[in-house]
Amino acid sequence: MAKLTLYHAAPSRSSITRWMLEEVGEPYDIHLLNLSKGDTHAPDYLAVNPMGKVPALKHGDAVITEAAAICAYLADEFPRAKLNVPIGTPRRGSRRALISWASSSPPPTWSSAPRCASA
Ligand SMILES: N[C@@H](CCC(=O)N[C@@H](CS)C(=O)NCC(=O)O)C(=O)O
Repeated sequence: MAKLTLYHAAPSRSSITRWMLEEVGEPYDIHLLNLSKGDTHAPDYLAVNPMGKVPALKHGDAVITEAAAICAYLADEFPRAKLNVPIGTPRRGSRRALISWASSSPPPTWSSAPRCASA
């Protein structure tokens, strides 16, 4: 199986994708970045995600960015985890809405997270 690597900073939106990876249950590595030190703007990370943001997920040669897209990708890619709702099922829309909401609505406790709350 292709290797999974999550580019992660805590606290940040990448925690959402870390949670999703735990639910998927496949082995993965974490590449930890420090937002306060500007790690996401270092050239080696910009080569992974030119937007300079976490999360990013590497799966083999593929790089997926955006928390909601990563969650949807993982649900599609690892059907054994049963985290997806099949196409043609009405509640598929509300599942997608929940993923989008969780990915775009950081809780108030994140307001002190550098370069995160206003992103
Ligand atoms: N729309 C993106 C937003 C990603 C984002 O803003 N990430 C913040 C942390 S929560 C970040 O990496 N900030 C670093 C910076 O702007 O320097 C997503 O949902 O993944």
